[in-house]
Amino acid sequence: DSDDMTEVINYTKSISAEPNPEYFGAAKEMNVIYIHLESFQNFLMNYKLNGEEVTPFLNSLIKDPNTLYFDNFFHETAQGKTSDAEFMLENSLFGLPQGSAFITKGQNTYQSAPAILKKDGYTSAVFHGNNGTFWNRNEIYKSFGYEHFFDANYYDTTSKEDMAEYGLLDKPFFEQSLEYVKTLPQPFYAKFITVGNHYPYKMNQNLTTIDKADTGDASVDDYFQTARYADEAIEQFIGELQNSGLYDNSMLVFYGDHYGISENHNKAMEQIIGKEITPYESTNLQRVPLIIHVPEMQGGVNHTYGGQIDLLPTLLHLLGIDSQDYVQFGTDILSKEYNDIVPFRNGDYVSPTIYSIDEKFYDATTGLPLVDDNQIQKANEYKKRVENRLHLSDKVVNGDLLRFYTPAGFTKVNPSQYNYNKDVT
Ligand code: GP9
Ligand code: MN
Repeated sequence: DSDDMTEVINYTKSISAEPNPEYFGAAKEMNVIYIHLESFQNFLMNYKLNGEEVTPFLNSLIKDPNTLYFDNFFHETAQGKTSDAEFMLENSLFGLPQGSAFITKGQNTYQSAPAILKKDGYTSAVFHGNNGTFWNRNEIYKSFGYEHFFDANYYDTTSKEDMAEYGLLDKPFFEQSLEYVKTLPQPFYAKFITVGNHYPYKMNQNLTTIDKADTGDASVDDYFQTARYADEAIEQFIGELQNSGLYDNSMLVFYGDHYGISENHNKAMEQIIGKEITPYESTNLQRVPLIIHVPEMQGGVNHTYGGQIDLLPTLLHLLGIDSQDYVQFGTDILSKEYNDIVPFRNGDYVSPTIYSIDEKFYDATTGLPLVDDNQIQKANEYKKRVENRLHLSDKVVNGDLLRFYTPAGFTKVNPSQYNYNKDVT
């Protein structure tokens, strides 16, 4: 009830962090272009397969002086996979421990990014070459306040060669998206969800430009080909954004949604990374890239430990928008007050000093079990904090608590106002 809401607001206010003046407003009034990197793990970045870079474009992008690259950024998804990642980045609320909030909580009240940005004049749109019903997107996007959803109906999907298992392949997807992007009034907040690099990573060999790996485990071996394809598709799209002039007034955010190679493939992955995959190393593999490009922003490699829950407050601050009145369970990664304990959905966590995995604590740098009593005490404190954070977020989602609180200046979303059918828009 509303008492619970008061507890939650007190909590989220207590974890909200002052913006870093060096970055606050660095992307003020710019378009936001999110690029969802399907199943993309961070080990792919700068990885060389048989001496050849797998993702040469993204590797060059992270060296751009206006790019921030976070190399200790973790996915925090559970069974909801892609939808959990989206849920976090739109709301800074955790996905649920079981199932997908996208499916079970589609009718909740949300204060999501599209609705927050609306009062600053932003149009919002999602682009995705799969059916709109997948993950219940066509319903929950309305609750998030998305004005446009360009799903498979908006794309030409008649050529078999252009299709992946979950929709239109990334190259035709981005190509065909362009005409729609250009129609959006600026500034816009847009998200492009790719599908080419999705398990089981099978691809028409005529479209590949890198050899498979040779571990003997097909999904691991093929993963490099679909990742390379995604890299090329993104390179082409960025080129088009440059040609159209959008690149110069847009903030680009790339994030990996969740792991692509599950623990079932550890044997093959050991050959790829050249290390035994212990629970500690398996946790290290849960890193996904976070890459933010903003024209004229001071870039660099940022080693802060962060997770998907932190994306929204980080983004709002880069846009020069205050986030403290919103109920958000992450904090701005760029803030000097940022608290670098990264919760996983099951109550485990990582931090620069301690990893907590499956009721065991490890030294974050050596991977050895913690033995020092003070360290263990600290680890237990962190664990309590993580559990409390998850618990309060679940309270909000399960109790639909945002019904009871509307931040100052925020206009409540009216989902029935949106219709994503092609002929209507
Ligand atoms: C499908 C896509 C895949 O539309 O987003 O979702 P996933 O299987 O990765 O959760
Ligand atoms: Mn996914």
